[in-house]
Amino acid sequence: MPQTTSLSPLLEDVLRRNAGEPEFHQAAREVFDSLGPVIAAHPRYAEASVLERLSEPERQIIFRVPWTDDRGHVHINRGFRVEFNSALGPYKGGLRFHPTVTLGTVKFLGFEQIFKNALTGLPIGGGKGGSDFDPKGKSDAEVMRFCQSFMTELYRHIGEYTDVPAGDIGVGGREIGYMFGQYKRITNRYESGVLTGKGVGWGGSLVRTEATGFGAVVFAERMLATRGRSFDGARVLVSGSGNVAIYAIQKVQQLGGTVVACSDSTGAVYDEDGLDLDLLRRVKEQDRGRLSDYAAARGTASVYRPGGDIWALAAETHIDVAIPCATQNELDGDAAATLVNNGVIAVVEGANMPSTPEAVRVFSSGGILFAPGKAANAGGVATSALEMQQNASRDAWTFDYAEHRLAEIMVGIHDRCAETAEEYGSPGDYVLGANIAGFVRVADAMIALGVI
Ligand code: NDP
Ligand code: 2IT
Repeated sequence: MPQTTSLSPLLEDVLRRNAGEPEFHQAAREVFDSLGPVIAAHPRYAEASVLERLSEPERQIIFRVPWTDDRGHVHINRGFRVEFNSALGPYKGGLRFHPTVTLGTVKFLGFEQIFKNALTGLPIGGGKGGSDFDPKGKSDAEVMRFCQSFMTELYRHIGEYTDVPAGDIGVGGREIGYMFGQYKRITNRYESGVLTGKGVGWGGSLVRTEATGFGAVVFAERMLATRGRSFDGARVLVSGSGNVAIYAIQKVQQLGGTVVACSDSTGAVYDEDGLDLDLLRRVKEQDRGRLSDYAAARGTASVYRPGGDIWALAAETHIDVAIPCATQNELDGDAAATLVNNGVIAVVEGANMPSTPEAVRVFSSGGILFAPGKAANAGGVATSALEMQQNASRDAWTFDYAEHRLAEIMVGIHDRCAETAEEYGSPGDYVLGANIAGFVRVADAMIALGVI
């Protein structure tokens, strides 16, 4: 059994220095809880104070974002960019526009991003940003003015060799377009590699839109195979109905599974015989509608549950795999118990930290397969790095080639996590495997670069 080192005093210090940021605390605690064996085995990490340095962002930027609505009223939002770690490459990570966004949210996401990006094996550091702006119910013109104002400050902090933002909740192709346009106008440079998730007609990569959802399902498939299972014939729950959820649903369907439910922040739909993906995409992507609109259009094939708890469905109908793709802490201990007690074999996080710590404990003691977001949803950022590669070489790959690269990367991440868990005495523990494998790559680079 490998030795371990208690990291409690270090963690206590991180919690004290970042008071009032519970999501960052949660993310840090989970990583620290995994690292005892690797710190014990390799004294160089403690000697170089790598963990202390890793948990302090290299730079945190907070700024005012004023914008004018269609009626001429001025609004003020807060913008953030946390440049967490650049040992492996330019800071890389998405922007989230959601009314709940705080500095603590961005720090939790940026911290996770360091390890996730390291796991991809690609040359990208970790960062995250966003705003408490709520795009819901805003006109295109309002969203454009907000994005332009946001970029009017952000542009001075980013660049293809410095920091490369992308999308996250509330930020998709439309927002990236407005922000890229403003960056180009201010700098007078067509610097494609400064943002990823661009439209495929102007520097975007094929498969980036699909990448997070597709990648999570490829990871899940590899994980299921370790127990002789597959998606063929499986019944699946996917929470959320945004970018990650939609393409997770598509890939499960391609692999022969049936996704019977998905959700948004106001309700869930349950389609006993499987979701109608074409209709879902039309309602969500084209019309920017709600799941209630989907259910209304689908008629008797769909049951809409206002405010519904999607995980409770596992007690009512047989479910094999759950893929949370909405937001942090959406799946709690009770929901986890419902899944485990009703025979779910795997939970795969498409979202960032959707399972509470209690839920993760329930999965672990229940002996089911559990893939943490920083491993399973890394396909999005990995394909962003492939987009940067295409931009740098002024090339555009085919869909098939980009998807092949994505699948290769996801299988590699799966296997690295599984092998690392085994090496450190916890076979099957993908949380420990992901945290240690990601940590080792970034920590070794930090040591090589000296105390900076
Ligand atoms: P979208 O904005 O496209 O969709 C988000 C979905 O989650 C919507 O259905 C939304 O419902 C729901 N949701 C958001 N916040 C809440 C909340 N507080 N409570 C309940 N439901 C909520 O975002 P993405 O699909 O891009 O992101 C989903 C998750 O995946 C996030 O955790 C994100 O960090 C993560 N992720 C995204 C990647 C990407 O490439 N986009 C890459 C890796 C991870 P509603 O419309 O009602 O708000
Ligand atoms: O959480 C994430 O990995 C993302 N939102 C994607 C980041 C990126 O740079 O593509």
